Amino acid sequence: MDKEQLIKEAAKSIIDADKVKAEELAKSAIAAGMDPLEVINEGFSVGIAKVGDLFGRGELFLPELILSAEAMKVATDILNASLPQGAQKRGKVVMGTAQGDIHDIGKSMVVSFLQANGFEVYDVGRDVEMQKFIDKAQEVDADIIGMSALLTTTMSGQKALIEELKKAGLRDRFKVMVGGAPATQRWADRIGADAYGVDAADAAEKAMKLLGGK
Ligand code: B1M
Repeated sequence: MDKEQLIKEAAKSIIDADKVKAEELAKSAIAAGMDPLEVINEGFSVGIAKVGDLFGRGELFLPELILSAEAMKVATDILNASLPQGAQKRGKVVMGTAQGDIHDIGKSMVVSFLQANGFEVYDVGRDVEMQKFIDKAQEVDADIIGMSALLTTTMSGQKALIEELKKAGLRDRFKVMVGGAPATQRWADRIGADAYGVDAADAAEKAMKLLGGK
């Protein structure tokens, strides 16, 4: 199968909620030496975005969304794991998904990209209470706290994190990065975040810039 065909099939496997096919395609992409980010962005993510659209329009229901999400998770976990671990030690990042939010596919991609770029990442998971981000950051002496949010209702957790850091006199100690589908640069500016990442590669680039690197 050529690259173009594989990318098309990757999107289709998610729309069809075909976990076995998605796994097979992710493995084939690695074996063929394809760029994992390209396969995710142009293939699997296109599929999940389509599924999300259909769900949003009421043309697909939660059980189907869950099956597609499972296929997406299997494929992205395989591709994420194929990323090399960066040898350089650039800094420490505490990363998780906002409280009330169980979406973690994108967050896990960001974690993998940060690791591939030499960051030491402490992944606190999904649906995480804001205080846990702060406690972990203090415990490991992190440089950056990253919070992902996929729901318009959980984005407020990103704002609350910054407010809590200010209240606790810790705002200058940690840089804060935000991201996730409903977040934008405008939102990041409004809540006073130090950086916004549009996708995993951008998040890694912004994290490097935050710490003065390139
Ligand atoms: Co849900 N969901 N979901 N969902 N889901 C959305 C987000 C939604 C837009 C779908 C829709 O209606 N069209 C909608 C939100 C609407 C809104 O808030 N306005 C929605 C809803 C409503 C829900 C439920 C409420 C449904 C229900 O129960 N009735 C429920 C919520 C549960 C909860 O969280 N409390 C729910 C549940 C689920 C599943 C469990 C089935 C599953 C998640 C599985 C999992 O993550 N383990 C799921 C999925 C898969 C989606 C969609 C279809 C896809 C999300 C995804 O994985 N994208 C999504 C629709 C969509 O986004 N188009 C949808 C692929 C991923 C690679 O991209 O996560 O955007 P993304 O991450 C990117 C960037 O955003 C960025 O980098 C990543 C990689 O490039 N990024 C960062 C992410 N975090 C970052 C952090 C950074 C920087 C960059 O710095 C810190």
